[in-house]
This record gives sequence, structure tokens and C-alpha cells, in this order.
Amino acid sequence: MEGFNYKTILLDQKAHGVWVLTVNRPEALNALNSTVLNEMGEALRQIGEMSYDDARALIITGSGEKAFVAGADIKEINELNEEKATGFAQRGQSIFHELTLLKIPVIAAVNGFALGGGCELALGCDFIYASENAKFGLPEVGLGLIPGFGGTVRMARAVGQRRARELTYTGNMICAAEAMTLGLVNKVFPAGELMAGVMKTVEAILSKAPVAVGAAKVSINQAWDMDVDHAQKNEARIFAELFTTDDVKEGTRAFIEKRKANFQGK
Ligand code: CO8
Repeated sequence: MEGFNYKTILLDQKAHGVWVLTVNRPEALNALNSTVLNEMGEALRQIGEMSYDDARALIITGSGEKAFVAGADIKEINELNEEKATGFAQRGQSIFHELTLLKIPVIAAVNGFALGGGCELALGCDFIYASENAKFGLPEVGLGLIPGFGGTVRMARAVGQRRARELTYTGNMICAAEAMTLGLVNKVFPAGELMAGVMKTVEAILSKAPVAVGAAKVSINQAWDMDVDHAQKNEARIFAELFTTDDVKEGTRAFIEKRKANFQGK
């Protein structure tokens, strides 16, 4: 399966089953306009319909050296009224929510500015790797806005309420090293080595049982909105469901036979 044709994003296969979605408006620092959001929505639908044979991981990044995504498109925001703003915010929120529903890991490879909607896009991914020139921030209050693509929800969950408040009220940008100290970013790489670093982790994930990785994602995400008792019951249910897959037998048998498991994703 090769790439797809879009105008404002690129959707390419980097290795078998490893997809890279690149927001591709470098002239506007990859700002998210309606076309980008619509194309991202379509791309996620396509990936979501693929079997584990064809899709094992998704990497999200931005085109060019300078930006991951410098936010929602401010020119488009300037034209909104209350009704259209509701639609625009909900569209972004639902697409970023789709990232959490995909049963494959989604990794943000943040290669420059991740501001406003761009920071919120990264927050919607399973985790964030960054190049050392990356900058994170929620500058919306400086535009008379608040983060509207899930930022007031997810930033607090990522770094704690007090740090989220400080970032959101000041709109200050932080560098990759500080973002890592806050726990927003998992790893920082020298510029030019980011994608290789992401791929190393993806390869580690690809060696594991695909259905189990997907089930772990579902359990972690669902647990977030549950109390401990319900979350553990849910985990036990998801755990037990994996015993309907061949990969459980293969993984455990391979351990006993002291060989590498050959997982089939079913
Ligand atoms: N929207 C539209 N165009 C943008 C954006 C953006 N967010 N960011 C940069 N651009 C454009 C610039 O206008 C410029 O275009 P042109 O060359 O035609 O003038 C080009 O990209 C290059 O940008 P700069 O010349 O500004 O580059 P600098 O290196 O000088 O500065 C910055 C880089 C600091 C990143 C700067 O561009 C900047 O501050 N950008 C805006 C960052 C921002 O405020 N982002 C938040 C936007 S609001 C948002 O994301 C809300 C999300 C929730 C929406 C909810 C719906 C209602």
C-alpha cells in the first residue's frame, strides 16, 4: 500500500505498516485550516480501517525544519463568528479524539513550533518525541482565545493543573528540554535525528503482539475516565479478551521454547 493524494497533508508509508502523516503547509508554518482538518479526518479514517497487516503505528509530524504545527490558522479564525467557532473547535476536538481511538500507537514527532492547536495535536498523540529546536506553547489568550482543540483538558492531564494554568495564562513558549522536564515530552533528539529516534521506538513496538499493543492503548485510555475499581474490572475484561487471539499462545509458547515470537496480529 503506497501513499495517498492530499493537498495539505502527506500520508506516506515509512516502513511496512508504519504511516507518517505530515502536515504540509510550510508557508504557513503548517497552521491547521479547515482543509487540513478535513484531510486529517479522512486520513485517520483510512488508517483506522486498515488491518494490523497494513497499519501498526502512526507518526505525526510537520513539513520543513521550522514547525510541527504553529496552531490553528489565525486568518481563518479571524473570520469566525460564535456559531462557526463552535463547529471549528468541535471539528478539531473530534479529529484529535480519533487519534486516541486508533488501535495503533500514534507518536508526535515535534520538529519545531508546536503552538496552540499544534500543541493540542501533539497532546492528542500517545506520546511526544521532539527535536531540540522544538518549542511548545498555548498562546491563545494572546489572541483573545482559549485553547479550543482540547488544550484546556489535555495539558492539565499531561503536566498537572498548576503547570497547565501557568502555560495557558501566560501563553509562554517553552523549549524541548523544559517540556521534557514537565513530562510533556518523552525524549529529545538533536535536530536531524528525530525521525531515526522515533523509528527506533516504533521498531521496538513492531516486535510486540499488535493486538496486545492496541488493547493496552484502549485500557490505558479508558482507565483515565474511570475510578480505580471500574478501571481494573475493565482491564481484566480486555486482558481476558486477548485469550481469543492466536498471539497469546504464540507469545507464551515462544517464551517456553526459548525462541522469538512470530506474531500474526490475530
Ligand atoms: N496561522 C496562520 N498563519 C500562520 C500561523 C498561524 N497559526 N503561524 C504562522 N503563520 C504564517 C505567518 O503569517 C507567516 O506567513 P506570511 O509569510 O504570509 O506572513 C508564516 O507563517 C511564517 O511565520 P512568521 O513570519 O510569523 O515566522 P516567525 O519565525 O517570525 O515566527 C512564530 C514564528 C513565533 C511561530 C509566529 O509565526 C507565530 O507566533 N505564529 C502564531 C502562533 C499562534 O499564536 N498559534 C496559536 C493559534 S490559535 C490556535 O491554535 C487555537 C486552537 C484552537 C482553535 C479553536 C477554534 C475556534
